[in-house]
Amino acid sequence: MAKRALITGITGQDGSYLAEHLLDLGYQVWGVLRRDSDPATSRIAHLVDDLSFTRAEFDDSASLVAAVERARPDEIYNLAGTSYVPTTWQHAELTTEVNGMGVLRVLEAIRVVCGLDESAAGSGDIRFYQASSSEMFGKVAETPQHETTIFHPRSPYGVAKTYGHYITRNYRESFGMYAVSGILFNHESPRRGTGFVTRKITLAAANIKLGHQDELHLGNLDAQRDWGYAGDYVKAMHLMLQQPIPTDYVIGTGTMHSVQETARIAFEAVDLDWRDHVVVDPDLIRPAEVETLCANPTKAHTELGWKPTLSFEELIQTMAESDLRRLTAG
Ligand code: G4F
Repeated sequence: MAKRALITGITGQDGSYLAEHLLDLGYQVWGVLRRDSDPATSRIAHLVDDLSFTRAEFDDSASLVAAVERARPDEIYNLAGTSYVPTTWQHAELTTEVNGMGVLRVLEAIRVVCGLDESAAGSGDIRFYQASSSEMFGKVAETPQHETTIFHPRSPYGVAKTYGHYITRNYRESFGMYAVSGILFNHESPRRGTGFVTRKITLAAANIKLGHQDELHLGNLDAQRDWGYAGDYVKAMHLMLQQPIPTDYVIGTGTMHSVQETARIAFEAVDLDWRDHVVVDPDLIRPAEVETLCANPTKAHTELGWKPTLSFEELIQTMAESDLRRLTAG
């Protein structure tokens, strides 16, 4: 019988790649949609006929229990929540509610549906993946960062993700759940939201090339990140739920690049010079910045056999070319 997976956040970049990957593997895939009458499903438009959907809200526990009961999944991938860091200072409470408490509510829904309590041995029959983030490392204690590097989150987003990470581990230890966190470093693609810095840059480079705009306003050009390809990272999520023993993994490329390098590569991909167009805008500097992030993904290499397939240069070039193609086609 086909395995069943339930994905929260299925309409996002990662949700769409993960749904594709699981369908390719023969899974029956369910997506959680919110209550909107018209959810933004453009990233999964090509998949909708093969997917099943159920509705739930992250601040409504009963709706989460009902979603889990309806889908009866073998695996739950919790990808929902706020992912755009800069606005979380304006919405700190909402961010905590969804990215922090929301994780607890999904774990509770699993516990209720599987009938697990403190005395229960074993994992029940649902495996749980939590989308943790390298933002938890924040003001980094060491470089590169691995699974036991201490956390020092620098944004309400990072703080809420840290709660989600610890409560996932706690439910694993308390109830014997198969519950794991993937500590994913930045991962991008042509489906990336246009506010994130890589896509903001590649889209602007394409628009400037076509004469639609002349300037690109950016914040901290010196910030460095470990950027990989989202299509590779969702494969790691799936692998994490297939292991004999549940444990957490860092997923990244192990290389670090600056925002400035991203701009150089993206503009070069469309035959422009970034220095002619980029303007540093102090309004885009964050109240507390994460200056550098770089993964040590040795555990994922060794235990999962996972490796990234796209280099940073290939990723940014692919995104810039995709944006140019899309805009040229209208
Ligand atoms: O692309 P970003 O907005 O991503 P950020 O903040 O690193 O967060 C992303 O990665 C996390 C994993 O580490 C995820 F958990 C999170 O959900 C998200 O996917 O910014 C990257 C860097 C920052 O240092 C920022 O200050 O780029 C710098 N930056 C410089 N100018 C800018 C801009 N970021 C944005 N969004 N827009 C700018 O104009």
